[in-house]
Amino acid sequence: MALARRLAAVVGVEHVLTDPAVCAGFATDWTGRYRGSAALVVRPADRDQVAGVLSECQESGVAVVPQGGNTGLVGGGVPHNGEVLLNLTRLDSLGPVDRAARQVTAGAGVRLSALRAHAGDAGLDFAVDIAARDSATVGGMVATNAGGLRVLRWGSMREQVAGVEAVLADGSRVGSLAGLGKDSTGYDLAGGLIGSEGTLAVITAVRLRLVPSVARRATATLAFASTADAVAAVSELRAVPSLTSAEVFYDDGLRLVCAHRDLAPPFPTAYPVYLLVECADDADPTEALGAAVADIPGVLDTALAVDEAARRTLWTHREAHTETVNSLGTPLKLDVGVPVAHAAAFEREIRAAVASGTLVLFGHLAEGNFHVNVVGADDEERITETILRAAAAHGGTISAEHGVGVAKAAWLSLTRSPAERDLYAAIKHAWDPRGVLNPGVLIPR
Ligand code: 2HG
Ligand code: ZN
Repeated sequence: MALARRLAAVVGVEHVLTDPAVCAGFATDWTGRYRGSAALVVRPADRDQVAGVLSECQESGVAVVPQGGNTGLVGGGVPHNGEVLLNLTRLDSLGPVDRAARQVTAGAGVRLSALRAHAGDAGLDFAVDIAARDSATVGGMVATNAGGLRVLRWGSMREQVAGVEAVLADGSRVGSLAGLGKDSTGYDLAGGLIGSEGTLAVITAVRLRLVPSVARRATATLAFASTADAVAAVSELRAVPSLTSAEVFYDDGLRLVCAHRDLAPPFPTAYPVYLLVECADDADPTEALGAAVADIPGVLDTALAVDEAARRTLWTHREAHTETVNSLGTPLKLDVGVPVAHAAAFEREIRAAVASGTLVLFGHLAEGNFHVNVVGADDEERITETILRAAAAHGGTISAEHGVGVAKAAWLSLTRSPAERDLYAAIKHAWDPRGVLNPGVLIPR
């Protein structure tokens, strides 16, 4: 293949993979729902090589799908129609921690866990944490505006980005990693790439803000009779300044997780709703959390982690939901969000919408963000439409933190007006006039 030879001249022949069996691994997403095909996989080592790859592809008229750790859940990082798969995991350099600015520069392919360990060596931390931390890369996390487990305290990826460096489809370089604390010179080009899902440019490095590392944690799972009671508890708990996480899950999901992971549940008795809460501070926050919990009327039971092993178990009850669901079959996944005051009503509507299959529901309650997982449904289209329409009717979102990908592209009109969708198309055309970057993602073909 002529393109393979030209790309080999850019990245080295060993970093152009053409074996169909090898390519198939890169062309399948983590859930197994999206199984596409790649013309080839190319693995550049740096920004110049990314630029060389992109200009060769644009010249050949071949579309390119950028990919990080391949942990995406909306089919936005796998090729669907024989595109070139641009794998960015070799761009994994981490700069020194800039203590004065409290920032660090990371290549797009740096894994979240490596970033957090690097920041930790300097007594700092990276604010965003997600269950896929050992595989997810920072480039993909910026490209999808990932959220995760600590948004209520520090915000999503958008709040952490101080600069982005990227390459356009024609190979031109844009962006800055200076990490300026102030810069009011017009359009925020870097900001435009956050959440752009590889459709505008290929992110090659990011400048990220860091937060102080907080050594002491208090973690507890609280039991409730209803989602409404758990929401009321979140609003009380927000008064505790060290509150970092408030994660919701339900008894049917917990039973499946405990069976899958061979774990004991947090309580000898089953309760309908669980809220995993964590506070983190320099001084032990256990007393502050305990005092707040004691004042919340809806709490039916409390399991407080007494040591790190117990804390890990409480977190596994929540974090192992995704792998447990996958062990049951290929799930339908919806990542929906509503204003938190609507969360209890929305939860009822979600349950009513799922008439077939096994529903496993969990999420980030402080943001009204539910992960709807359904395995074995015979009416996935109807479930999708009903739940996404319900989210929109509550003034919510059809994608809270996973992105739009190909999975939700057809539903964009539920939460973006015709004028907004025209702007999306115009922005796409301005950045990528020949439409070679991630076709079909975010903006329907
Ligand atoms: C989580 O919060 C992730 O654990 C994955 O966003 C959600 O598997 C899912 O649906
Ligand atoms: Zn999540």
